[in-house]
Amino acid sequence: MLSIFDAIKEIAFKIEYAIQTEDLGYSNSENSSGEEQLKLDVKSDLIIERALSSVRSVKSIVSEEKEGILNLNSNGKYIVCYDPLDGSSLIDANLSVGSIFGIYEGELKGENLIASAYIVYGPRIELVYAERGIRPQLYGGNNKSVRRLGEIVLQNRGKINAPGGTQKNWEKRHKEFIDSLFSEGYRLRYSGGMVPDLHHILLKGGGLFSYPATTDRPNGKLRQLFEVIPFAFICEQAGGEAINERGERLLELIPSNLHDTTPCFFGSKYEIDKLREAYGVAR
Ligand code: P6P
Repeated sequence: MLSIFDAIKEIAFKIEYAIQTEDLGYSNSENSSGEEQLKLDVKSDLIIERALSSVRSVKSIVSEEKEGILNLNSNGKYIVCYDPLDGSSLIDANLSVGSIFGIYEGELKGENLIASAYIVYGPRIELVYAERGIRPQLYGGNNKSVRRLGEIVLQNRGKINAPGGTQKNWEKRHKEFIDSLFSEGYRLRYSGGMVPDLHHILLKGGGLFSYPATTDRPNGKLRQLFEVIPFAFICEQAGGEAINERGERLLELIPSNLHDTTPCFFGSKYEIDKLREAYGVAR
């Protein structure tokens, strides 16, 4: 497992360099979700594919930028599902973006996730790595040395509200719920980048990140295997909760297809309990 995280540390500084130096334009291709790919999306995907190809424990990879599973090492044990450059369309506005990794063993479903990690490309490079039984670990540094900065613990409730999705397309119950948090004094902190927005909540000790079902995206927008489940794992390991609109744990999801999405809610216990109440779902 460690060798995968070692590879992720190497990936961080290669993608950071690409962000600083590569063309920000669009390639003439689309990903499996029908989104036009930036040249940086393709480049970042290649950087990760090459780095993980040299890790013997990695059997296969699944990428937001690839249609299907790519087999790398027949004797490998783990399948790494990743979003190489989440929020890449924010780069031309010089906003933070990230890479997200889910490490699975066996069938690709929530309960088979055994570790997850993400990289934040912001004013500084930071990485978070989580595996079963330990709090998520925060790392930072540069391409010469990466050091552990601490661990992530969510408080029972926070102050940050990060509401995703087009508001005019929210369900009435969701709009009322989000407004109720603001009426309690929560601060709006939403950049449109899942990685920096969740990193903000995780590092500030709590709050709520939500991307609900909307009329234009009834199954939500965020992908189960390489965005939602990896962050659900980190959120729960930090002492928070991560559920869908039926109150089911996101770590119990069983995607039917590699690029399936889901409505998703991540946060401290207080905020998730309020969500359950608003959505009429039992704990
Ligand atoms: P919206 C970026 O495109 C992304 O996939 C996530 O990083 C982010 O949380 C979400 O979409 C933002 O979507 O609809 O709120 O702009």
